[in-house]
Amino acid sequence: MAWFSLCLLNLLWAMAVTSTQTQSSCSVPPAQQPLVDGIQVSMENSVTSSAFPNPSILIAMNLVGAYNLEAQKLLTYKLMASDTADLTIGQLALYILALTSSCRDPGNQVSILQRQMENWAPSRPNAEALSFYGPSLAILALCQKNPETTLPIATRFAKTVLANSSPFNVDTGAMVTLALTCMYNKIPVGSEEGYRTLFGQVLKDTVENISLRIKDNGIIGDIYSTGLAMQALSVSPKQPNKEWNCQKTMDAVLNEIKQGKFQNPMSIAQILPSLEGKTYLDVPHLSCIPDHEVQPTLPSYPSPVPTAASNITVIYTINNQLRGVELLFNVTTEVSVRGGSVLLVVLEEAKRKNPMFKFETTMTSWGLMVSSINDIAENVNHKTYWQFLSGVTPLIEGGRIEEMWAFPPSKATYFFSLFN
Ligand code: B12
Ligand SMILES: *[C@@H]1O[C@H](CO)[C@@H](O)[C@H](O)[C@H]1NC(C)=O
Ligand SMILES: *[C@@H]1O[C@H](CO)[C@@H](O)[C@H](O)[C@H]1NC(C)=O
Ligand SMILES: *[C@@H]1O[C@H](CO)[C@@H](O)[C@H](O)[C@H]1NC(C)=O
Repeated sequence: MAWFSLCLLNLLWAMAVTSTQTQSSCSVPPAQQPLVDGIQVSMENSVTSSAFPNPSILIAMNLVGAYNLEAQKLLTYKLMASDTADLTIGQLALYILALTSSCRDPGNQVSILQRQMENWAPSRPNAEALSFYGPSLAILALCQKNPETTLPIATRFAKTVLANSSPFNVDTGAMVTLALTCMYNKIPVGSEEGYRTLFGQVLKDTVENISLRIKDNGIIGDIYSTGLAMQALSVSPKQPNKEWNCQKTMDAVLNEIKQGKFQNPMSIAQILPSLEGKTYLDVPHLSCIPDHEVQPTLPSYPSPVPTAASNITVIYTINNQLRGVELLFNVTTEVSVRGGSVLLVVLEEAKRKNPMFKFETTMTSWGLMVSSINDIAENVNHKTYWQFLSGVTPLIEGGRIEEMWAFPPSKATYFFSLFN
């Protein structure tokens, strides 16, 4: 069996610096449609009675037309039956969007969300861009239900975004664009011109920032932000200075699907609408009449699961440099795992080898997130979390080892870093 030494995986706990034109249209070439159907079927198959109900999956299914009507029904009922008391603003917004996409009435959840947004304030003066993701979802959901009462909330939000100078984040920028495009399109007739100017300006700046993240191969941000960015660029009334080539982006995404990059049901839920020319702005206009009588033609070849047959050796260092934390550690360990394993497997193996090593995870829409290593937990209030890095580059997947191989040079250092 071939053995590879997989560089260094550092587990580092450190405090880091917080850091109207014609619109491009594009479509999936018919020959590639089975690829798209394939990931849709795999996303729908992830809906089981035991799985955690994920509203984003229901939204995607309803936007593109579900094949598995049983899964659609099950997910709708599970969401309706779920307890919404402890949901975050963003989760509540997704819940409302999901039920609306299934033509169900989210009831008083809309007014609860509205109240929460009336009290919303950024966590600190120059909060990181990521903290606008959930509130954007909320404004999107509220805008679709009641644009007039959302106007003051969206105005305050837009001003906050405009005043913020933290590093731009594509996923968040895309969500801001969707939310404010909804608002822009629904400014009541006879309102002051100021609303249009404000929303228009944020949209202009945001799409410009998104446009700066379009790579030569068409991917926007990273492969997992591309779906949301496509939605944003396809609806925004303000377009970037440099025209976006939608088909190029589409082709790049299809290519990545072929490479097996869309295995995670949540990643599929975020890419599917764009592949089918749909966006979250279409949610209130769905008719909920099943239209997929025909079953999909699935790809004749299985989509490659990124695994290597042989084991790889991962050498990782747990390295804690966070100021203000008593526990400083810098221990190097070597474990052997199957190639293509996710970092979680590395951590499991490390725990098995060394019972002193500890880590904890929490369940989220993207799967298990590492919440604590050696009793040092992420802390939402302190805005810290365990970050996976290759050298100084954050990994874009939940730490699939394959992903690390993709990052030369071979002497790279991998980190788990408590980021702030
Ligand atoms: C905000 C955010 C975070 C926040 C979450 C907490 C917070 N302060 O809100 C922080 C900064 C902690 C974070 C961390 C990471 N993230 Co993140 N995150 C996002 C973002 C922008 C929005 C998520 C959100 O708020 N959704 C709305 C709420 C309502 O839904 P939710 O289900 O409750 O959201 C939860 C999950 O999304 C979860 N989560 C966030 N990121 C990740 C990553 C993984 C691997 C898992 C399992 C869960 C998870 O935290 C959210 C809040 O609890 C998404 C973008 C996107 N397209 O979804 C990326 C995104 C989900 N993150 C991603 C990544 C890669 C990471 C990291 C692995 C980065 C790294 N190199 O370290 C780490 C996770 C490491 C670990 N400890 O396990 C990728 C996932 C891609 C993939 N295929 O796995 C995304 C899609 C960004 C991207 N385009 O690449 N993230
Ligand atoms: C655009 O990006 C710059 C640089 O990261 C940032 O300062 C600015 O706030 C961003 N603008 C918007 C509207 O996101
Ligand atoms: C951790 O240990 C490695 C090698 O033992 C060393 O090169 C590195 O500087 C150490 N890092 C810290 C922060 O102490
Ligand atoms: C390969 O990795 C697995 C864990 O993924 C481990 O259980 C197994 O012992 C390893 N094989 C060898 C030969 O080390």
